[in-house]
Amino acid sequence: MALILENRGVAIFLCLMFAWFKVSNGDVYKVGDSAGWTIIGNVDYKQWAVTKTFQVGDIIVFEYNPQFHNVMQVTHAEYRACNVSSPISTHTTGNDSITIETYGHHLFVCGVPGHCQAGQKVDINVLRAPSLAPSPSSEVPSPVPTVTVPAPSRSDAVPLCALSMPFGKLGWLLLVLKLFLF
Ligand SMILES: *[C@@H]1O[C@H](CO)[C@@H](O)[C@H](O)[C@H]1NC(C)=O
Ligand SMILES: *[C@@H]1O[C@H](CO)[C@@H](O)[C@H](O)[C@H]1NC(C)=O
Ligand SMILES: [Cu+2]
Repeated sequence: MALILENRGVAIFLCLMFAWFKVSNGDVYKVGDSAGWTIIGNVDYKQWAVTKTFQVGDIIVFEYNPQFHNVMQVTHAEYRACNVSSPISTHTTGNDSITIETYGHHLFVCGVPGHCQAGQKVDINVLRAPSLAPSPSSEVPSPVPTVTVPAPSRSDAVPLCALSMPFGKLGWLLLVLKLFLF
């Protein structure tokens, strides 16, 4: 009994370490890459965004001269209309790091008059991890063919970790696999 409790404690600890590692390991994306957040050079932020696979936990960095620009998160309708009369949030440091915490569209525009209309707007769309199609991170072939549970992608790592806990040896096997594969 004591051994089981101790094992469970270790499992919880490892799961927490694993979750912490995954959460703290979000990718950092600088909007516009070297151009940054600007209206100079007609940066195509739509094209910039569609070539990325954003995930929950990723960090979006807006780098710009705060004398000339800012960052406002807006709704869909406001994004389409470049309406900045009631933004969800406003950032003005010139080096704003925004952590993406939810799935779906995160819409940002520059609130300086004319800039959004000139194309200074970006749609950070975080797709829900597909349940059947393998995610890029799960393409490592499993060394144990009898384990049918798919390898966790970054976003579902924590629930799977919790799920594996009551399953004794299988749970441990999954935990060890996870720790070695990722
Ligand atoms: C801008 O958005 C606000 C709030 O979302 C709305 O009340 C207002 O009518 C909008 N203005 C325009 C010009 O669409
Ligand atoms: C923005 O902040 C990051 C760290 O938060 C730093 O590495 C980077 O140099 C900063 N960029 C500018 C232009 O200050
Ligand atoms: Cu601007």
